[in-house]
Amino acid sequence: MVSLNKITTKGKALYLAYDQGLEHGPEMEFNDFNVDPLYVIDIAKRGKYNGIVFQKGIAEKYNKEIKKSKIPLILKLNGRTKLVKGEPLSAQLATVKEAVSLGAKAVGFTIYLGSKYEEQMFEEFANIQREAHEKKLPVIAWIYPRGKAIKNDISRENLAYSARTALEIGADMAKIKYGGKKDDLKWAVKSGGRCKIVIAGGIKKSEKDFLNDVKDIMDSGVIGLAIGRNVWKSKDPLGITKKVKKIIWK
Ligand code: FBP
Repeated sequence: MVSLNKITTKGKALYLAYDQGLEHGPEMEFNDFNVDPLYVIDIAKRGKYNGIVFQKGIAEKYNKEIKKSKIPLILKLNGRTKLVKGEPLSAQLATVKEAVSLGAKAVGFTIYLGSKYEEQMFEEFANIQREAHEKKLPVIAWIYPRGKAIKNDISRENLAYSARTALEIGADMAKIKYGGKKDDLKWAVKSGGRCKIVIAGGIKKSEKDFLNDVKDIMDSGVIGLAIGRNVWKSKDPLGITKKVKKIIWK
């Protein structure tokens, strides 16, 4: 089994995700501050995150600052924009080799479970997983059920199916969504077996609502969260980081 030591603390984790510029677009997500990758690198550094998630371009152009921050780089190897309609496909944009040369400590890959293009994403994932494990690099699968065939992406069945799929295809960690029901998440964690589960943050909520979710999420047996918008869209990113960490490492 590939070690998760470089991207966890006492078996738990908090990652800062920042690939929403590609996934959702600057107009929807950014302001004058968080549009700048340096602003987010600084949050990761001062908040002592277990990893920061970037696409290749940011990882290359801000590599000096990322390395200086000492925060482990998690390189996202595929992505898409929100502009394309129809069945979702996340295209491979970077390789494991590039991740290694950028100093990444783990790689991330999205699979839209149930999409017409599931097979393509599975094939690409299989190659990436093989190569990453040869290089002792952990693989995090963002597993989001999505597409015409999916009626409810956060149903009990689909969350457990996501976690189980991640285990069976060889992911070391699965990033899934939280459907708001603790019991469903517990079942998903159980279904994931030895594949560790982290939860995505989702759209920006009030701090109170978000922290309540984090409590329920952590009660369900996941190892942590990989969040973006609820941190770097916050008026007090380091304050909320501190509160989330207190719940994770209580
Ligand atoms: P957030 O905490 O901001 O939701 O980020 C988590 C994440 O998985 C990002 O890595 C990714 O860009 C985004 O959510 C994808 O969201 P979706 O595809 O559901 O719009």
